[in-house]
Amino acid sequence: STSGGDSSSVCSAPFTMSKAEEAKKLAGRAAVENHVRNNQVLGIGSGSTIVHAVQRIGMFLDCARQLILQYGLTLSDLDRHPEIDLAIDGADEVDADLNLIKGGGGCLTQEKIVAGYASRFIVIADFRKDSKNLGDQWHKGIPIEVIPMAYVPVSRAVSQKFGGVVELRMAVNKAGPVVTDNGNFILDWKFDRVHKWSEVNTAIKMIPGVVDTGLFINMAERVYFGMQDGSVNMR
Ligand code: ABF
Repeated sequence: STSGGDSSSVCSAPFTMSKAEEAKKLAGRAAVENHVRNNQVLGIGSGSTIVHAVQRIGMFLDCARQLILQYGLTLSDLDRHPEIDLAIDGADEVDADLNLIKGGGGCLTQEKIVAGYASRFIVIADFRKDSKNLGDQWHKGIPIEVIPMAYVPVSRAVSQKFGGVVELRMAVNKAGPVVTDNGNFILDWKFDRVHKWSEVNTAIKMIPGVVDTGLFINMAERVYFGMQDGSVNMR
């Protein structure tokens, strides 16, 4: 364990960080420095960008070096802390209106629950996620978590109503579908045009069998983008 100070030297890997990785770090650190205070209940998402935020939180608390528990943070749940002061998470894409696509890693429903019960929701991302319109940068579609028995009719309903192509997300080894932490499947909807995302999100959520979508509309208060030149852009 470390006695505090800059633990990045303890944790840093013996190779030069890529521009994207540097940018993730810049964004994560800026968000923590600007928003995290003592005695807050924090919601922490998933992905590779959030790792940098958690590392910065650990340094901020001056305590340790690995994620959450090892950093001296107390791991809790919504039963004990149904109100979250601040949620920080990454994203797959952010548009000009702060609409997000999330769920490339498959955790969209739990991430939306955490963000939804947080008083403030801050997003951190590298420059590659910055987009004018959803779909400009992220080409893997909008994830939709579905109850497994309904994945075929949900797929048909989404493509019939909104066009595009819907694919069942398969495990990397193709042995079967990806199963989420909630025991569900994920559909990736590859849309073919820009939509009114708020309306589409509501409509998809009304389709029987849909648990939630990776569209996060009117949820993010602020986004920090780490840039290639070492700066941080806020939106
Ligand atoms: C989570 O992690 C997901 O919602 C999103 O799909 C992904 C972003 O990962 P990374 O930070 O590695 O780009 O935020």
